[in-house]
Amino acid sequence: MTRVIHTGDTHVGYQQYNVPDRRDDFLGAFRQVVRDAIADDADAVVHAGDLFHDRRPALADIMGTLSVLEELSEADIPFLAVVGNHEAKRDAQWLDLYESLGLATRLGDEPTVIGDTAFYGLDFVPRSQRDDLDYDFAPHDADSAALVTHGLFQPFDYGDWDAAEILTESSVTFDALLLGDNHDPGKQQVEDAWVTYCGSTERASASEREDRGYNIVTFDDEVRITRRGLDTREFVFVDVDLGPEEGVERVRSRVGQHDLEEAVVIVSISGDGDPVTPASVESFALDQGALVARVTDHREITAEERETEISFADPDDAVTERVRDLGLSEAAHDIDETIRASKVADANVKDEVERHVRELLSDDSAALAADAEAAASDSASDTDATASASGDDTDGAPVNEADGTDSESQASVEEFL
Ligand SMILES: [Mn+2]
Repeated sequence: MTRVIHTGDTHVGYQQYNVPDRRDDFLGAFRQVVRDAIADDADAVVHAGDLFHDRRPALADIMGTLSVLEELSEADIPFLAVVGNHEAKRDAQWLDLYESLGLATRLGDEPTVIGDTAFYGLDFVPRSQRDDLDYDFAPHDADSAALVTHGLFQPFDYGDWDAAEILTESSVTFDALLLGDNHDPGKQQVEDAWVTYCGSTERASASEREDRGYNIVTFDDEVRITRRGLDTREFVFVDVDLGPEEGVERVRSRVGQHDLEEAVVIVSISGDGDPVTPASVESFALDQGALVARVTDHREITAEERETEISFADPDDAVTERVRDLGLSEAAHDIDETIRASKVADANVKDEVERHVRELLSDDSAALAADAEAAASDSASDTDATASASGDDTDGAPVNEADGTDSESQASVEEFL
């Protein structure tokens, strides 16, 4: 029997809301997972990517992570990991640094056997490069096998990479896929294997409302997956649906019903009523001891936009839907994914798009490359403009504004390609 903790999407170094306490929270959650593993005497901690929020973590984040890994190492518990999309560097990875210090094992196509289970790894692979994957893994003679990887997989929501395909095409029969990238935990049975997301360990976005935690995965005659919660930063979600003639007093009274001490307070206003200045609600929450307060007034939109919003829980989904309707080429979709979706950290977007465009160009004939080179000098400025526009989108710009911006940048990207 082998019993491991499956965690991921730790996002160390993320200074959410620009508050230093939040940066500490992300590292603190990682420390909790590791201390649980030690207290439980787990056979290993398996990390499914996005240990760091950014490919350029600060020295404090690198050192903090080092100290957590040292605790684990002193308890003789291996740390097995893959590289996620947020932290991926071009050549050597942060994980290689920890591996060189004897604090981590970077999983790959050779088995790492813990107890009677063989663990393999596949780092995040951009969509444009997935067709080249052969899923060729070295054989093992353990009783069970698991693949640890990072990406958005079908059959889970937003999946763009098919878990069934990996399971059928791999040279090794896996009993489980231990996944990272989707911050919502979940498990499903696919092709006689368990496919599971562990979820993030701190809320990396206000859309992550459910309690955070990690998986405990036991490999025996069968695979068993259970969850354990983490004691994370308190988030207070207040959804206020205002009636006619209701206003800021009503919002404040609803917010005031909660214990806000040291909490992140997320207020969402809908319905009718009087105008509400977000700052007046935010300062009220801060006076009540909140660490951070954010107010979104969903009434500041026209009826037409409201129609769009009603059909999507998240504005990002609405944009994704519209982009799909544009009927872009696969290459344009890949670039759009890089620029707009949250899969690549904002700081990495420009590099990633440049790399991608270079790749596309190297695939084409020299003549086309020459044409494109001229266009590329134009597109360099487009890339900047689009990247900063996408930053605004993720901060919650109204749906139609986001869509308009993206349509424009899409048009220029498509023209170029
Ligand atoms: Mn992540």
